[in-house]
Amino acid sequence: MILDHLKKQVKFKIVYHGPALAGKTTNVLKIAENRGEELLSFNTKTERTLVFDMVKEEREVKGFKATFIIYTIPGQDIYSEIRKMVMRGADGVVYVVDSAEDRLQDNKHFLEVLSDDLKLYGKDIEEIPVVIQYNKRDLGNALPLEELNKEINVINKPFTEAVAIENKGVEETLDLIIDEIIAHFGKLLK
Ligand SMILES: Nc1nc2c(ncn2[C@@H]2O[C@H](COP(=O)(O)OP(=O)(O)O)[C@@H](O)[C@H]2O)c(=O)[nH]1
Ligand SMILES: [Mg+2]
Repeated sequence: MILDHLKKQVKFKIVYHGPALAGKTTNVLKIAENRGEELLSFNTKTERTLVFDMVKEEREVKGFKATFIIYTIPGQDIYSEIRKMVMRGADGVVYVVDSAEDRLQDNKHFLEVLSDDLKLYGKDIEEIPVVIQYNKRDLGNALPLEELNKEINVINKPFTEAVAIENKGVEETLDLIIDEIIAHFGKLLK
């Protein structure tokens, strides 16, 4: 977070985290499209996220101009150093889950990766704003929401459902993480 009391501006960083192919880029792409903006991406030849994807959102919060810079991480293990770099200074995290049954173990494992990434920067997953998004609800082999949440959301964070590819649940998820961040930093913004 960067707070400028004189200019009444505050900047936050939101990172979309989660295992490879869960739909992080799709979420941020929809956020960009919904605002008529371009997604800033650095991709591999196969169009997988190499470094990060990025878009900006601006809102008025308690008299401040709040800017949220939204990043995705590359989910593939070979890019773990880049992932850690992108996580620096994260104020809030959307953890994107692929609802498919065969992805459950990856989804559970990667939450530990997120926890470790946060620890690197002295942050506790229990304390920092995190929203879990159960994406790909359209899949035939999607696990029931209740079961997924019981298996994955051991940290009891707020959660949303999405079909990011159809732009469903994308804005709701963003609104929720922004609410969580604002609540978390509310005292500083007084
Ligand atoms: N069926 C389905 N596919 C999705 C959904 N969201 C993303 N995808 C697809 O999943 C693949 C990986 O998405 P991407 O956003 O690149 O994942 P990332 O690796 O987490 O950034 C792509 O082929 C997307 O089109 C969804 O809600 N439902
Ligand atoms: Mg990606």
